[in-house]
Order: sequence, then structure tokens, then C-alpha cells
Amino acid sequence: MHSAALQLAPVLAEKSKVPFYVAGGVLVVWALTVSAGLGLRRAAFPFSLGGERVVIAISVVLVLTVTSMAVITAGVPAHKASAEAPAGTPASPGAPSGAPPAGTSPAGAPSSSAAAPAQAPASKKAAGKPAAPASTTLKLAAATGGTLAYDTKQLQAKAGKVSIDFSNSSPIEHDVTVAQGSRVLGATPIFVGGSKTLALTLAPGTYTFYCSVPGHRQAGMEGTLSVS
Ligand SMILES: [Cu+2]
Repeated sequence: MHSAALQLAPVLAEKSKVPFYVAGGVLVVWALTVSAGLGLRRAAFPFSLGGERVVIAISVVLVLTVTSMAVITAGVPAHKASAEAPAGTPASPGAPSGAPPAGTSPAGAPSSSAAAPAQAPASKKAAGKPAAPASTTLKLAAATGGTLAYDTKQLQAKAGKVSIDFSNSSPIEHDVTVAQGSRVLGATPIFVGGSKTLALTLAPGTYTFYCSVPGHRQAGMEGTLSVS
């Protein structure tokens, strides 16, 4: 029983701790048998000195087996120990020499693969940020005091989502229109007071922004939006 289980260990321990559970189960059954089946119900237990020794011997062998299974299947991660070397440190004294290296090295695999999912979300998060498209929010304001102008003629953004947060606290209606050449890509409503946001997805290139209220662009309400 003892050596048979140990020889089975390298094979089964590769994927699971089955040998440990099997040996543990046998020990539990033995303990129940001794206490309930043999001992408690019979006053003469353990019948004789020989019977006592047999019971003790079986118990000791079972306990040693379970302990060995626990040590072998728990193991150490293969990359931390010299377990893969043929002359690796035996996991259990007295165990067959072939068992510890084969038993410990596969036992390391489940624990290292169990650690992988824990790290996956973190690395996914870190890898996802640079890969995500850039998102730029630009501030733009109409000149106050009735001048037909924006507060800048140059805007820069990263390719991707570009939001222009345009505030107009002047007494004159304005908007922001973005175009590439003659192609209008989007515009805020024409409004007075407060702010409106124009959100666009832009590829790298040069765009113009201007006010579409008649006469305003010609008066100077225009600028260049550079997307890189
Ligand atoms: Cu305007």
C-alpha cells in the first residue's frame, strides 16, 4: 500500500493531489474502522499483544503515507528548487529515490499556473492603457467684449477622440465648426452663454476650426487644429 501509493504519486501528482486525497481517505476509513468497528464495540480490543501491534503498524504506515503524499503533492515550484535535477533534495526521507524529483516538479506547475490568473488582470490593465486610443479635451473660448475672435488660433491634439470644450461668455452668438479642407466634420450649435462640447474622432492631419456665423470667420474667428 505504502510503496504502491508512492509509485503512483509521480503520475497522478502531475495534475492533481489525488494521491494525497486517496491516502487521506484510506486513513479516515481505517480510523473509523478501528474506533467504531473494532475498538469501541468490543471490550477485548485489541484482543492480544499481536493484534495491538498489527493495529499500531497499520496506523503508522497510513499516517506516514498521508504525510508523504502531503509533502510530495505540495512540493515547491520547480523554478525555485533544484527539483528538476536528478539528484534533487528528497521531499520525504525514506521515500523511493525516483519519487521526489518527479513528484515535486509537476506539483509546482499547478501553483504557478494558479498565480498566473492573479497577475493577468493587472498586466491587462497596464497593457490596455497605452493601446487605447488617445482622448484629448481642448479648451476654447470666444474673446469677451464683442471681438470676433477665439482666444487662440492654434489647437493641438493626439489622434483619436478629440473634444473641444467651447465656452462663449461674449454677448454675441458663436459656434465652433471643424473642417478638413472644405469637408465639415462637425460643429457645436450656435449659442450665447455657457459652453458646448464638440466631440470628434480625428486621424492625424491638419484641420481648421472656425465660427460659422456669417462674417465671423472672415473677421478672424478661425484657427488651425493639428492632430498628430
Ligand atoms: Cu462667431
